[in-house]
Amino acid sequence: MKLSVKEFVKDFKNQFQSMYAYPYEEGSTEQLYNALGLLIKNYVSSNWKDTRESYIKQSAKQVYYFSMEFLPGRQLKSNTYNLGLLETVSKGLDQLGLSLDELAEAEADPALGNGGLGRLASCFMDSLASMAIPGNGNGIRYQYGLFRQKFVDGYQVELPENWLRYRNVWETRNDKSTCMVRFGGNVWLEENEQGHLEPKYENTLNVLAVPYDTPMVGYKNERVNNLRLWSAEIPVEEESNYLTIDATDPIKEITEALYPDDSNYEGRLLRLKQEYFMVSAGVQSILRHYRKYNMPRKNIPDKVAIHINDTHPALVIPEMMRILIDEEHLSWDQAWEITFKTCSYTNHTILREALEKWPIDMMKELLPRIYMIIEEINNRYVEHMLPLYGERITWQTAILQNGVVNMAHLAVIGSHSVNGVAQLHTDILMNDVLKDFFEIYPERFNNKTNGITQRRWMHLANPDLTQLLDDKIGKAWKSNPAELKVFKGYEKDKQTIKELAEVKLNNKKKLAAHIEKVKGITVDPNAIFDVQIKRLHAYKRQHMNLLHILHRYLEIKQNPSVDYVPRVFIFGAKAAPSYVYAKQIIKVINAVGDLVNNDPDIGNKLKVVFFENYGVSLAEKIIPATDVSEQISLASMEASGTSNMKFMANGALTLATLDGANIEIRDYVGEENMFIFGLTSDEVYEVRGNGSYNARELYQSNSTVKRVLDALINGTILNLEGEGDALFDSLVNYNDEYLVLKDFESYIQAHEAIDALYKDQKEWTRKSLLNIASSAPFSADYTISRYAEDIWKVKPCCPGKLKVQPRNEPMY
Ligand code: 26V
Repeated sequence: MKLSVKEFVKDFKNQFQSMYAYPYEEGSTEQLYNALGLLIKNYVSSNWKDTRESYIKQSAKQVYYFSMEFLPGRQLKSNTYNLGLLETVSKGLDQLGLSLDELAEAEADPALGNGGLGRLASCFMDSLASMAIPGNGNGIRYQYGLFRQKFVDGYQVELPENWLRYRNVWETRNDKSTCMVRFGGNVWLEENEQGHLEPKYENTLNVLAVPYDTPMVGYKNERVNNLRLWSAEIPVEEESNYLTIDATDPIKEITEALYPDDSNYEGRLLRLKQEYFMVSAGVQSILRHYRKYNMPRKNIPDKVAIHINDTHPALVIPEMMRILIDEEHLSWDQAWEITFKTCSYTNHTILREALEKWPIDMMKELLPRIYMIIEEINNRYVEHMLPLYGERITWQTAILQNGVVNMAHLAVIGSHSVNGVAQLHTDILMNDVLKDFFEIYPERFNNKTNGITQRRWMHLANPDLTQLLDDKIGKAWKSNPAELKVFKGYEKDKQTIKELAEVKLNNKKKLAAHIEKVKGITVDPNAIFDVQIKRLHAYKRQHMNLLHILHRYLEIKQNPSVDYVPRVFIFGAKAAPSYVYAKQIIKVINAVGDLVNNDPDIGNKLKVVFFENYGVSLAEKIIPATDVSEQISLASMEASGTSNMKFMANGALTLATLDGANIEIRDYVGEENMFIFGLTSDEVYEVRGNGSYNARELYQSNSTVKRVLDALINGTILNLEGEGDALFDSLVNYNDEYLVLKDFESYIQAHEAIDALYKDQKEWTRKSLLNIASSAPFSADYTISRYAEDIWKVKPCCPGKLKVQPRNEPMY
């Protein structure tokens, strides 16, 4: 968009005055932010309208990405940047004595997701718009985001996250597009005059779904897509039935809060309500929009692609069947053909305890008509498969099993495409988790390795690196990430290496200042910044990181002259409130932090910083300042990981097991430019399969392991209330489910290799450069191109030339 600094300044002053009726000089930071945000949204609005209209005019096929979670991060700078106005706005605010960065910090960071799954959805939204692909997000407008985490005495405490308290400038409430969603009651089928069986309902709970739309701004391409988040309200015509405030609770609670558990499936009624609420409103709104195309129903799959992000929105399948059969009067076979051609599904976890299975009784009571349809899908599936595949495979893949509805099975049976999120993960789906389905439907399975948007994670989060890249290789990489590989040519250029080292040091100084400010811990920017930021889960093995810190601590205590490079271990992690073991790990990390940070014998050699309330905004500060990226899950457990890609793009060296996308990182950057340790996925399967692993034996026979584990229980760590014993028990007495002890020695060795390399700063920085230069394949733009071509069959719809270049072939 074209706009002069002068015009912007004028617009901004007017905007502020029209909102607050006094001059901007008297405004608070929040008010100034609100005015700026609304002004930027005004600038976006004509493109938003034009994009929508042009999709309809061209009858473009559209994607609808259904996700219970989105983690967009703050939007002021990214929207301004994608509009091409960052410099103009920044200069204009300077003239007014204001700072864009300061105003940007006033924005609430919407925590409408747990972790990787939600952040991926938002990276995809950014890429869809930037690739000019007609794409929409569909989710829930939770009134409370993921809990705000605080530490009290080293323990995690959860506080409510009221992100909507001071308005959300990006959203538009769209009362014209509300839908009605029905729950419970009785339902039966009656023949109507035309001879159709029609469902009749009584005593249902009717909930009004109100959409709030947020613009998803494409990168300098005048395209603006839509993220639609639904909020539950009482239908106006039924208001008089709700005589007391309490009576409205069953409705209001539906979109009140995000479930904070990303590790354990719990069959909670309210969660099922949320899922159906989002799905039903979303599908109704899509089919309503489709009518604008004036085409027969059988063409729906030519114009609509619905993506099911993990099983959480899998009820799309029976909901679409319901509407097509009950409301549009199609036959079962016609409806099924349309539904299954329209839907596609991504699996994001192999953790069995996270796979959704709803009790049949619950589903029947809450969603009687939907349950009837699921039962029919299941019956037809079983009838069809029995003669072809026999009893075992048929019953093991059925949707209804032992009193539950298996949502992964529903998703696979009702979708034309099933994908994993990294090659290893897809292989595991095909060979293990969904093996029987792979036998039945091999053509449905495909891999789509995750990606990240470089716009947020490089251009905006790391302006100094971006400037360096612009200076060295030109600006083409910004719209064509493949160009990053040109940077490889600079690996031997001393000047570039020096400048790259300065960029990193500068970022580390900024992070050090932030650490001082929020944690009161002084860290040396010349130390190695070693970072593990992700949800806390035993399989991600934050406790292995902890054991290594303890190991170093004990080494230094025993031998003060031991040659360790000073290290700052940085953590950020929320634990699910009900996940006791994860919370115990947090407590022990904090206690070990207190121990090492305050021990004069340790000095700068070791510091531990555990940030509170880890989220997108904090990640943007930490990642550009990281030297070592810890990706240490037990091989086979982490579906992909995406922070691993962000770290790499920002020049961190990866310390990793061969898990998830770490394997592909290795393939692109080369094993010699990262630190790999631990069992491979095949070895993990073998060790677990043959039952040979004996953690107690390892503890007793390995003196390094023994010393560290004993420190958990012998009083070395102060202020514990049994948390050290809990860790010890799980590792020794319960045979160490995630093979921490088995990988521990090779983990320590990898850390020693890190020290050795870091002493050679030039060599370290050369490897860092190669990581940046090899990170392009993890652009979400490429990932989205592959989804668009292989799964959704959608094409860019752009007025001019595409700014961002699609790339589909493997690179390098
Ligand atoms: C799971 C559950 C289970 C029960 C109900 C609530 C709930 C909410 C969220 C989840 C998400 C688990 C799946 C997930 O986040 N997977 C992560 O997806 C990333 C993006 O593909 C991937 O990079 C991570 O490796 C994977 O753990």
